[in-house]
Amino acid sequence: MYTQDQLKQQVAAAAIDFILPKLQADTILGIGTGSTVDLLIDALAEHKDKFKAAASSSERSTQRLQQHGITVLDLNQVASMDWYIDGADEIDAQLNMTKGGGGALTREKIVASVAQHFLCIVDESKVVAQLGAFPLPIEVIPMARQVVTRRLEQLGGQVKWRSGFVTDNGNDIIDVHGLTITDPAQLEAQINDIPGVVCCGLFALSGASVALVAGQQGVTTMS
Ligand code: ABF
Repeated sequence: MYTQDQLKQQVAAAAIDFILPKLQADTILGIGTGSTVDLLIDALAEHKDKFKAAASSSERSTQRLQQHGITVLDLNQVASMDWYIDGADEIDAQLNMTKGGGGALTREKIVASVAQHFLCIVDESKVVAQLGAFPLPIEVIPMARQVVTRRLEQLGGQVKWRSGFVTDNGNDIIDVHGLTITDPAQLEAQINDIPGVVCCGLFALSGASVALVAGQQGVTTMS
């Protein structure tokens, strides 16, 4: 029986196998955030001469990439990328995701938006029939925390402020429990529209292109 950490290691290795044939001297890779991505970054280090640079979704990943000698570009220097690779907190069969457990959702969504394709890397515990058991993270402007909270309560959620946590962008995170997410793209659009919301942790309007899922029987692909 593999542990969750071993499965994360396996999916990180599978992501390397997936991406290696696609790397070229001028490739810029979009890199997400989280413990699975940390393992990916470590595995990527030995291939750093096969691509040009990375665009990163957090200070945490930037630091780790740079420690391995991988160049990290400011996103303003990057016009396009083929692939963005990141983990998720939940993913469904349509490749809609909930992200933001680590609080990096806004930069993740921005960097992902520059890439043509999103490769999601997860262990099998993240695959769900319907999103919503994992509390939905939302980054908010601090002064709007209460007004956004009231709007989300009207949508049926119970809202908890991630007290003491400040995002890389200087904002707050609230986690919404108990939402019934039957139409993730519609809910994402609805939450995006609330003044004060910086970013909604649903990635459904633009979901993953491919997911690699590590389970006890090996790594499978969803697309
Ligand atoms: C990021 O890292 C997030 O959007 C998500 O919250 C998390 C996945 O976590 P881990 O890889 O640590 O399980 O991708």
